[in-house]
Amino acid sequence: MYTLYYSPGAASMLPHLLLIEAQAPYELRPVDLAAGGQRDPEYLKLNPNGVVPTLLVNEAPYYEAAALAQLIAENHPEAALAPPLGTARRATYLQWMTHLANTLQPAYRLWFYPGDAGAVDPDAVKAAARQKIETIWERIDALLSDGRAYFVGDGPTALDFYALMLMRWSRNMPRPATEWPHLKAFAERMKARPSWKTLYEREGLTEWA
Ligand SMILES: N[C@@H](CCC(=O)N[C@@H](CS)C(=O)NCC(=O)O)C(=O)O
Repeated sequence: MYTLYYSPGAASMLPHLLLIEAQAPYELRPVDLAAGGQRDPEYLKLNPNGVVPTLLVNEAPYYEAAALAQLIAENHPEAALAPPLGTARRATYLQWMTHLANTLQPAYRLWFYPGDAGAVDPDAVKAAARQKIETIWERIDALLSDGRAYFVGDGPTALDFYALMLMRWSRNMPRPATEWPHLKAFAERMKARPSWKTLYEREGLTEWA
């Protein structure tokens, strides 16, 4: 049994989508980021980083959205959310999962929280983050330009849901990810899945439906 600590549209969206895709039973617990709920001492016992998501798996807390995504994929092999171990597709999947987690998501973090960089001009931090984000979308658009529907294989994996969440985060940026044609088609394909509608209903989301 899973319990997901989340905030609508935040990084918790990735494990949430995957729980829905895997048809796993779960409970949702909202964390009010605007009110500082992520810094509540009780919450910090679960996630000392003071961020969402946190996922309780049989009451034990785990965090880091990318790790939770892979954990859910592993726990629900029938949902085919990761390519089989030992295959070339698996290697490509691991490469991109790590790239999104190590490079693209942290660049978004700096765009939304430039104060994380310390006593540096926030506009300069945001400009550098924006450049990095756009460079990565450019590269992913080129990857998708060969006509593939998903990053690897014939069906969506955790990687595709991760990319979709990160695309959504660009919606109010100067150059949203949907401005790249292959990314736009990819997002439309992913958003047509029933899990997206369910996620929007459960998180009370409206923008970028
Ligand atoms: N590396 C973490 C980052 C999570 C993260 O930055 N979450 C944001 C929301 S998207 C958050 O909780 N922000 C509140 C804060 O930093 O105070 C993960 O992937 O789980």
